[in-house]
Order: sequence, then structure tokens, then C-alpha cells
Amino acid sequence: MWGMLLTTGMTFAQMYPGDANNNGIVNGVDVLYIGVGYNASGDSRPGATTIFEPQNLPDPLWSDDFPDGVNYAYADCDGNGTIEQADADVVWTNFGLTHGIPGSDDPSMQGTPGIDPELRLQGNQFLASGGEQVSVHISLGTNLLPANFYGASFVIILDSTLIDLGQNFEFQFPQNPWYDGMNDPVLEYLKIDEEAGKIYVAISRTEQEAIQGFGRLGKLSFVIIEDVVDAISIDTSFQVDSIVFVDQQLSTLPFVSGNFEITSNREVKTGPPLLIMPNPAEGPFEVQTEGWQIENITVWNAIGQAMNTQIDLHGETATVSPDKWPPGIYLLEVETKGGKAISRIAIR
Ligand SMILES: [Ca+2]
Ligand SMILES: [Ca+2]
Repeated sequence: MWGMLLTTGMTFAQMYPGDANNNGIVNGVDVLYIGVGYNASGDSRPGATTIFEPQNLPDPLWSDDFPDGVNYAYADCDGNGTIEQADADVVWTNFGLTHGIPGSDDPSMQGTPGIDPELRLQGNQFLASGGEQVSVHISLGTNLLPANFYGASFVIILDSTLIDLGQNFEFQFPQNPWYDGMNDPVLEYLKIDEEAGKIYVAISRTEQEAIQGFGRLGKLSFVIIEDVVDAISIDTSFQVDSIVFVDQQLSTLPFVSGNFEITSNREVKTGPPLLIMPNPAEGPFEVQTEGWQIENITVWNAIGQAMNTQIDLHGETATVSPDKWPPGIYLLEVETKGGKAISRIAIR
């Protein structure tokens, strides 16, 4: 670094508007830096624009540096001498642009179950069929394991073979978010790339103080492709990626990736394989396991209600007789000595 400065002689340090952490790429992590430096001020940038081209930083630089050594002046994206919301707007305008060789943003560490807060995905149903609109809540932490939260950046990637990208898909921030404490001002940014099926989300507090808490970060909604023959498991239709949670020092926070849950908070696990015949069924159907004694079967409808049914257990097989079930997709939860197995049955 010093060598470069010496060989190029007197030069102003330069910045690219939107790349608040000066790592070569503009993305949600830059909003986290703006949130941490929020309301700080220093010299304005001479001749400032928000165009993504190299611009001279003020000389001298601002008095504060972020914990990784990047000067606060980089986060003044519009160059007016104060870090505020307009600078986060520039991040969103120049989103995805790069300069030089982009560095990586350190993702949060994988945490330890039972110690670190969990990132949870909760739907009101586990299965969905073609044309159906699906909602999934994304939340962080619980009352027993809250998060020490200042900001978050993540990307939701929708599986275009299962989700109709031509239909509206969206993400909504919570209406009275837990992360604003007592109505502290927060930054909430959202960018939807319709063609790629990606949703970029950034949230940051602005008061230089983290909050101990837990709750929803937002709600994801999408529509399942019409010509998906069978119902799909909602948990396979999207993923949350590039997840960064930070505290007020921009230290990345460990978290645990939780399983997909339906609202009743029943965890869905996979167990021994099941054979169901016939499927679809119009009346009684048979459930077979591969070598495991069946101990109990519960049948759930798409919104997680247990169904009335008569079940006859015969060791490794069982006969299930639907009792006035409306046509549709149902979830079978089969308990065996080898663990719990989940499968689905279509009823005509
Ligand atoms: Ca950056
Ligand atoms: Ca500014």
C-alpha cells in the first residue's frame, strides 16, 4: 500500500459511490457500514456525484474509521459531508457494480445449536401445488436465544423450475419490526431481480447500539409454477444465501440455519422411505415401510390440521381409510421404530 503511494506520488484517495466499505462491490453489506456510521459527518467531497466512477475523497479524510480500517468518508456516498439515508439510496442505485478486483464479504459464521440464534423459515403449509401462492416468514432468534442485532444482509434465491418468476414474487418487511426497538429509525432496503429470481435484502439500525431481540425479518411470497405435476415441498423452492448478521461493531454474528417449519412449529424430518399405494388414491390406501414396524400414522392437510381417519396397522404396512377428506394433497407422518417418515398422498 505504502509502496503504491510512493511510486504514484501525491494523490487523493479515491472512492466509488455506493461501495461504502471499499471492497470493490456494491451490495447489501455496504448498507450495514452506512448504518454503523449513520449521522457521522466530515468534509464533503469536492465535485461529488453519485455516478459510479472514481472520485477524490476529501483531504484530510474523516476522523473516524470503521473497525476494519476503512475511513468513514467512503460511506458518504453522495459526498455531502454526512452519512445518512441518501447514501444508502446510492448503494441501491449502484447495486451490483464493481471496480478493481471485488473482495468477498465475510459471511457470518455457522453458529452452535443451543447457543447461537437460529435463522428460521416458517410457512403456513408444507406443500403447495401449481398456481398456488405461498408465504414464508423469515425470522431470527427466539426468546431463549435472542440475537445481538444491528444489521442484516442476505439474498433469497428462488428456484425457477418450481416458482413462477413471471408472477409477482415479493418480500415485505415486518410492519412493527422488533429490530427498531422503540421506533428507532432503521434502514430497510430491498432489490428484486425478476429475471434471476433473486431478492436482495438489507436491514440496519442507525443509532450505534445493537438490540437484543428476536422476531421476523420479513415475509416472502411467491407462486408455484402451474405445470408442476405434483405438489412441491416449499422448503426446496428457495434458499437464503450470503447471509451476514452484524453487531454495532460490524462483527459478523454466528447463527444456526434452522429447518423449514410450518406455523404449528412442528419440525419436518425425513426418516425411512415409504411406499404409498395407490397414490393418488380415491379411497383406502396402503402405506409400506422398508423393514420398519409402523407405530403410528398422523395425516395433516395443507394447512397443518390433523385429519380424521381410520388406520389399521399390520407391522410394516398399514391401511389408511380417508374419512370424507376433500380432494387435495395431504401429508403423512409415519412413526416407526426407525424414526419418523414424512410423505404425501394425493386424494381425488
Ligand atoms: Ca462494498
Ligand atoms: Ca451523505
